[in-house]
Parts: sequence; C-alpha cells; structure tokens
Amino acid sequence: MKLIPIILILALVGAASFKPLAAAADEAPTTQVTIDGYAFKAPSITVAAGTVVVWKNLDDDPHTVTAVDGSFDSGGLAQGDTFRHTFSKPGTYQYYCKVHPMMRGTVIVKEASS
Ligand SMILES: [Cu+2]
Repeated sequence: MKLIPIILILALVGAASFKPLAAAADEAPTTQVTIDGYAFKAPSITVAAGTVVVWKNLDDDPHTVTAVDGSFDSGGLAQGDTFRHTFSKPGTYQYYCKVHPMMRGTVIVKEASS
C-alpha cells in the first residue's frame, strides 16, 4: 500500500517534465518565404532569434537557398519542395540561388524578446 503514492508521484513528475519540451517545439515561431517567378517573396524578412524560416519553391524550375557566408544551403529544390532553417543568432543573413545568382534574399534576425 505504501508504494502506490510513490508510483503516483513518479508518474506526475514524469508527465510534468515532458510537457515543457513538447510546448517548446510547438511554439517555435515559423515564417514562410515562397520562391515564385524567380524571386524570393518576400526578399527581405525580419524575424526574432529562434524563428524557423521555411522556403517553398512554387516554380517548375529548381532553385536553391544558399547562404552567402555558407552557413546553410538547401541544395536543389524541385517544385513543391521546402527547406527549413532555424535562425538562432541575431544578425543579417544574405542568401541567393546558385542556379540563378540574381535571385537574392535577406533574413534579418533580431534579439528574441523574453
Ligand atoms: Cu533559382
């Protein structure tokens, strides 16, 4: 009989310690940039640190999302493909498409307000 309360407490502690992880994953802010008509839309976005940016290629021609500083590179994205990158640190990140180098975009990352 004395074991039952201990098991209950362990179960409650276990459930409570898993919740914050799940909540954090759900709450990661996400912003989408479409690739449409040989352009990044919008070409310049400003996000808070920790934001996940998702690019989606709507064109029937392949494109890439390639950081000028080499910090990320999607590789070839076919029509309908997506590429996601989490921007953890504040800064200005310029990127382009390797196939069409005139296609350029910028992600400005601001300090997350907490
Ligand atoms: Cu391209």
